[in-house]
Amino acid sequence: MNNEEYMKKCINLALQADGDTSPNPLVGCVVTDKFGNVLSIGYHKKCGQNHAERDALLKITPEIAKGGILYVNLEPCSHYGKTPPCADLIVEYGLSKVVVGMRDVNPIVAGNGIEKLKIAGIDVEEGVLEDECKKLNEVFIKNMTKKQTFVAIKTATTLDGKIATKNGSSKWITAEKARGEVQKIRHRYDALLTSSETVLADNPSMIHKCNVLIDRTLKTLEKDYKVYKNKNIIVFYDENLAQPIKEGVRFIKAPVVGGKIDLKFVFDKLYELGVMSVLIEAGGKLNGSALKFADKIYHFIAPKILADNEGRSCFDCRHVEDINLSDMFEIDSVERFEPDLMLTYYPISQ
Ligand code: AOF
Ligand code: ZN
Repeated sequence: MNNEEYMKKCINLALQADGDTSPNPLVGCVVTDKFGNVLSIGYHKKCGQNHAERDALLKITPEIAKGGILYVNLEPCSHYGKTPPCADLIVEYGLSKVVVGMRDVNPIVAGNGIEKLKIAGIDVEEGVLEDECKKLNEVFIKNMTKKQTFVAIKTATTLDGKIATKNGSSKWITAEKARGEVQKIRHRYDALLTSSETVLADNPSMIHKCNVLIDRTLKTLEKDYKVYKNKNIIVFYDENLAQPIKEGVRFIKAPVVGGKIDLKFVFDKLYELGVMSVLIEAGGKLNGSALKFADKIYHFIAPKILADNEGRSCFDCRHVEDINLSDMFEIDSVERFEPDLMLTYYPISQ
């Protein structure tokens, strides 16, 4: 196996905890002897628990590890956090080489871990599968570098970009396999976010770690919608209304701009509350307004055509006269969930 293959193994190990480590990164680690025989593997399972390097090293002794190579997708840490520095443990274990996927963007580490290893005489190779490693930790990178929550949108449309008919008929556009994938995607995000329109139209259960609702006029309080059966629910509403009371629900006053709740305020507030990533599942209006904040879009496409101009579109918030004024994206992947497709795309910063 070569460096890239060991790094791929680290990424796959890290992914075993996908959705469970927030606010921490996804990290996997492989330790080999100098001939490339795997001695131990590990990964970071949950915030507060051992880092990947410690998880792997504590399964073997320094005698076994001595002279070996450690592969890890993120630079080993140099700080005393919830656990002591991994760089120190690597030095103690007498490894001869460390292969790193990407430098840590956490300012308290940022190169210090690599420096510690080099000072101890360990050979460090950086940047192996760096792009994949950065993609793996796109949420962590946004959180650390921008101090903002990572915003993703999931939508499911017909081939002609419709999410429902004019009267709101939308069940179901995609088939079972695509809907199974949606469950997996949801698990990766700290919170799900939707609008009062979607609650009123579809009454989704939204069973998740944290559920966020944008309901400017508090229309969803008029009936017993399923979303309110959840434990952790946050509702953003017009700051000019009186504070409602409903057991187990957190109501947050938000400014209204142009008749809509200010999404910048919502995302900033969510970050403040420790929500590191949010997946928006809503209609065209909220999706459209959220587009300028979106870091990533998951777009399922069913092989169907509605062919009705009045059908509802997946992004719908403005009138544009010139095609050159379209927002631009880069398609990252195309996957099949038969009979449907899933495109994953990222905005191109302009
Ligand atoms: C992880 N897991 O495997 C590695 C991390 O809160 P602490 O003390 O666990 O420290 C978290 C920081 O440690 C994190 O922001 C990142 O900079 C660094 N590396 N973190 O959770 C790991 N290697
Ligand atoms: Zn560490």
